[in-house]
Amino acid sequence: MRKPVIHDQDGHADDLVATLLLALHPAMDLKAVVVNSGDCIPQVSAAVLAALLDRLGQGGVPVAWQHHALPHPFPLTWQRESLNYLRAFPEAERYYPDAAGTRLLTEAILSVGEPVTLLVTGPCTNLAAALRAAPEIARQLDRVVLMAGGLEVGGNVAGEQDHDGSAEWNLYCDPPAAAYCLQAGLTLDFVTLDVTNFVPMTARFVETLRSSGGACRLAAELLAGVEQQNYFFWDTLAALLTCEPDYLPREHQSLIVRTETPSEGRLEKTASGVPARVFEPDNDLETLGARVEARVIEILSAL
Ligand SMILES: [Ca+2]
Repeated sequence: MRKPVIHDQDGHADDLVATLLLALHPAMDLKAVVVNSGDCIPQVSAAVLAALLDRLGQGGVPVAWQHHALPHPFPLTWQRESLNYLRAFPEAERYYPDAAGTRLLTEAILSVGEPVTLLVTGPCTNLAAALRAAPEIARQLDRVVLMAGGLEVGGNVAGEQDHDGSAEWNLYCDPPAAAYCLQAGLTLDFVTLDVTNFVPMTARFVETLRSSGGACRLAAELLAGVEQQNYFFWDTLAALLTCEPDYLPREHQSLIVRTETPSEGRLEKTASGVPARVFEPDNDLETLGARVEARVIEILSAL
């Protein structure tokens, strides 16, 4: 029996590869994907994603996009990298999805008829909007996996005005939405920078993808050039841990998201926080990156 899963994401290369992984994992049944404002131009990334799903034979999976005004938008140059994916997959112009991402998220959760797993690999804004519009969705979500935050290792926001750098981008871009989702009574699994920092996206990995079968070549096209950036398996690792929660150990923590200057969006352990589980690196740190690479290639090859 495959597990129903929905992906709420923000359209960067890593988000799109994460969706490919959810679509191809043998244990999962992908029900819907929403592409939101964040690290992309949502309508462009959503069109690319719809075209990719069609290539996988999963053109029936509904895709929608949603624009949200974010308190701290991602840099425009990062958002515009969506246009690179459109150049790699020009047929995507024909797959323009609806601007109805919040509605798709709520309708998809409620229509499955059994508890659903949700993976969020962008800002929490769309999930917060869906929870406000239809609070009953919380009861239908058996597990929400968030790629968000950094605890011991700190954040990855740098050079932003009035900010101390302690936040991770997905939480920094909309701290109130993240804080709202934390208080919504969900079963939360965090994939933080504390674990993703051990899994860099290397040029060697992208080359291996390019020469591998199935959907690996599609992933290589999406990831072309990221090895020149400081890029990691953020969303792709979160997708793997959504499908295979025992792949890495989890610790129970009590967490809050800070919403005040200069630490807006910082994820923090505190006794008065919300119970959540946080993935941890395992004991074999030296090989973690290589093992994740091999497992991702194995899943993407199974087309
Ligand atoms: Ca993302």
